[in-house]
Amino acid sequence: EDTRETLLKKVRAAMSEKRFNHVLGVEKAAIFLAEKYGESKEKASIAALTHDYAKERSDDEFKKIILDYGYDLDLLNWNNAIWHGLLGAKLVEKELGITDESILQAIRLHTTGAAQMTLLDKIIYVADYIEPGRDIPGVEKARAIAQEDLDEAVAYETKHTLAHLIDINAPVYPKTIETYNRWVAKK
Ligand code: DGI
Ligand code: FE
Ligand code: FE
Ligand code: FE
Repeated sequence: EDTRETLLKKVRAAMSEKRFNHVLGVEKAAIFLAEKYGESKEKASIAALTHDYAKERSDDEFKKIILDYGYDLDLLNWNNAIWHGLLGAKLVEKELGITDESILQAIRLHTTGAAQMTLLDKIIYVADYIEPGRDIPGVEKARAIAQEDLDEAVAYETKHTLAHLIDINAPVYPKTIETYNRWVAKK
């Protein structure tokens, strides 16, 4: 396993300065949430630092990964928004040597969430949304909720992300709907 400094260098080399600053903000938020809710701060740090590692890869590289590793071919119908976490985890494993399955899963789920999420999954999902550099409408409210109840923060983020996707007529990935049904919808 890489030390934080080695990991930082590799992550910084993989992305723009702006995105690297986002990643550092996610790490800060994730460590705060780990401390608050009782997760390993080291795992939170590593997952946060690597969650967007693959975000600047080309569409062609992701398509090749889908074919080479035998992922569901339906993934070919999606785009970087869905690929960079789900398939990015594979690149984090291969290129950065991170093998901890709980960290890889948090990376995979960080964009869409899931019906079943571990504490670490929730921390990375929420930290990505509330990190100090984020300037989305409602982010202050999301930050306040995250201080009180992590599951409520997952619900708030999921609802607002889905509402935004619908507002711009974006296709909604099925897993995003599953997350909504589990964490937002009243049964
Ligand atoms: O990578 P980040 O910008 O830090 O954040 P992210 O990985 O949470 O989200 C990346 C993008 O994915 C963001 O523009 C929202 C979008 N997104 C989230 N869920 C879905 C989605 N896009 C589509 N098309 N469908 C989804 O279900
Ligand atoms: Fe992302
Ligand atoms: Fe996110
Ligand atoms: Fe991110």
